Amino acid sequence: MNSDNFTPYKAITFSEPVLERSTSFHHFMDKRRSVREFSDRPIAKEVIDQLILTASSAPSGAHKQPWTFCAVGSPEIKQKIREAAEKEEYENYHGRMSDDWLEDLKQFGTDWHKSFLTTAPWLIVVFKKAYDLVDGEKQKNYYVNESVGLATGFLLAAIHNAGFVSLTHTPSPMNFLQKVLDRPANERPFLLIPVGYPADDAEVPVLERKGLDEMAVFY
Ligand code: IYR
Repeated sequence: MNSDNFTPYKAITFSEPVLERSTSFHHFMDKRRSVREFSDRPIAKEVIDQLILTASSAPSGAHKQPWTFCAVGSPEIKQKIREAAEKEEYENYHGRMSDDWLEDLKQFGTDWHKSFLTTAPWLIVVFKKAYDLVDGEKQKNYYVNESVGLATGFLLAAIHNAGFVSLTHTPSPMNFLQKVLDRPANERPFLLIPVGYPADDAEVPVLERKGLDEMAVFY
């Protein structure tokens, strides 16, 4: 490339054989689980900063980074979020979700109670930005769902790497988050992620992950 905007890519090398490194990373990531029972043990804001910076290192359409991460540590705001989420979830579990859906969820033991929203020390609310506002002008973003999904994946990996647990929570509808957090019109809630240490007696459902032959095709 012959451009002032480009700089040489510094390749990363490891002394460990690539198969060993890839296998141990797989085993590490395979230990990540969605957890619904959190401890109230605090986590320093400086640590949350690093998790969010990792998330924001994800690739995005035209490098627009079309996301905002709202990290909520305030007990009052967490309480407001819990009340609004439980109100919606009560309706979901009492008529808005199909019988098939409720049946599919049985193995996870979920219901409309969302105590993790006040127990976890932090809630990270991920917002997607369909467009940016630059000097009052709308500037379109590209591949917004793909980009924000990737950043959220990076965030979950960073949370796991720190020894914390998280839950990808999707209260529905979630537009109340825009109001409670006073976000501008170009930001839409994408996911609500409680972050913390697991409760001492936390349990997770027994589940198996698909094997390679069920989800990969080689040509
Ligand atoms: N949002 C609801 C229901 C729910 C839906 C799916 I798909 C899940 O994987 C888990 C829960 C709730 O949070 O309880």
